[in-house]
Amino acid sequence: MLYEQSQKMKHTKSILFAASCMLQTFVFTHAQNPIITHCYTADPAPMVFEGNDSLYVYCDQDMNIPGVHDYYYMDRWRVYSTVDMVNWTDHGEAMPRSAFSWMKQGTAWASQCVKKGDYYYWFMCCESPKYAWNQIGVGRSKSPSGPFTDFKRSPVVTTGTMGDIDPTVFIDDDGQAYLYYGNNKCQYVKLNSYMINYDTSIGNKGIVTIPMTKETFGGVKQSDGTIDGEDCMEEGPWLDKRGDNYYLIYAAGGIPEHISYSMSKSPEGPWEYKGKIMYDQNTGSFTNHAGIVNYKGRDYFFYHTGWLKGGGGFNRSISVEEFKFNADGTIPEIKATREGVAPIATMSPYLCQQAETMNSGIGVEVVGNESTGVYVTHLHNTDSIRVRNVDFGSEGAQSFTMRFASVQRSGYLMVRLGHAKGKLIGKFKIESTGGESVWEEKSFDLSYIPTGIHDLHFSFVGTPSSEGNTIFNWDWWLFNDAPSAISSVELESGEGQPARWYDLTGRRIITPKSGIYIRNGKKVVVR
Ligand code: FUB
Repeated sequence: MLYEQSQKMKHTKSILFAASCMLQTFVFTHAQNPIITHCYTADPAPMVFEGNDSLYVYCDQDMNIPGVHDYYYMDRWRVYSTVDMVNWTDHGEAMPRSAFSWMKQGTAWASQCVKKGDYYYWFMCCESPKYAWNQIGVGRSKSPSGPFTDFKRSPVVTTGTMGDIDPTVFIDDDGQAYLYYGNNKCQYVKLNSYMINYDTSIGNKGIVTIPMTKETFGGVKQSDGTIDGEDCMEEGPWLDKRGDNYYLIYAAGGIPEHISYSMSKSPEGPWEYKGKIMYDQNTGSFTNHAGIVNYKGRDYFFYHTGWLKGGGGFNRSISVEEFKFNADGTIPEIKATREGVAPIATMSPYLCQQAETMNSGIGVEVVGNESTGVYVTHLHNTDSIRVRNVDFGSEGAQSFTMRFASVQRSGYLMVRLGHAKGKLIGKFKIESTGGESVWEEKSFDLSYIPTGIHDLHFSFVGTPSSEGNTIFNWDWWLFNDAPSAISSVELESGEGQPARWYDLTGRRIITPKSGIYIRNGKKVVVR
């Protein structure tokens, strides 16, 4: 199918899918999929880097506003990381669009980041006002979470033909980097050691085209869109290796797309079609785009759906499933689920946790980048953040410290165990710090001592400032195993007085339960 026809069809299909999504979008409070809930994310590229404990996912951010944009609108790429598979840290705008002077607004499409030597190279595709069609470019950084800059200052692949999209880069054991890409074609170049140019001595001026045959991709798409064969490669290639086997995983079959794969004993092919991986699934998105990664001994399959509330073909969301390769190296069928994957570790509340590390974020926004600082903003009364699997230990936590900035007179952070109606363990008054970028650290005592493993639910009370439309801006938090240091306990102080109990607001308490109280002018922890 011609590229333009295909795009029109994608648009029409997307309207149908959007309608079906309206019907099938539910709020699944315990579902792990989609893994990012505070914005729409698409085209996941999962990566694990040697010597780094985290799993990273590189993606683009779908920002389509129905009625305003009639097609994809993606104006930034984002990167997320996890150490437990259920809480994801948003690293903000790690590769700003402004870094690419040749990029057309709203066209930040699929991408993948690899590490070579001391640098991380984030390959992406986008349009430019100057060149026809998409081109493939690369950002470089010394950190996996950026900020990335356009050090070539022009595209790496720019043929002026349709379908130069969806770069996947794989570095083989001998150090050779392969960049595969394509829509209705599958091509590759062999990158040079600086990762910005390629070997022009092979293929057609350096570009090698994989034949679209029944042997390579299960079938061939005809010009009228029908398929001669059982399958065909559409777009979104993902190149990877396990043992001696090379894998080319891709979006297949026209639209709606499913995920299929081919295998080879060489990164240059010949490729042998092996079948479908994720198919017959109503994912609520007419595209799909996959990547696989092995993390801490487990294999994960990342893809996208239109399942997030209000989502669809142009506002997609990343999901993940765990899978096991078959004994012969083939990949089994993988179903798209709402449940997603289980946690593989607990979170320590006694370490500084970024506010932008979350299992779910409803209504909130994450802004900034590694050099300016990343923080959570746009906090309103109806918004919430959940983190999963927080281990308070057997002794429990007694106080909470956070870094925030605020201009409004007062608001509250509410902290509950489990869910929105769970046990309230803290209601912390957030007073003005004098500005939305005037940051302060403050500690608060808990009204209940949590022990053991819990999910945490954070919510917000107050009137958003007109300056930033947020109750406060939030940088990080941690719990402490001791009460906060205070200097102003004066209630009933003095020796010889009968013991009287007060809560931390100064209210007289007759029978204290578990928590922190004031007794004879001193803080007392009751277990
Ligand atoms: O995200 C825009 C395009 O949709 C990608 O480049 C394709 O892989 C498809 O997911």
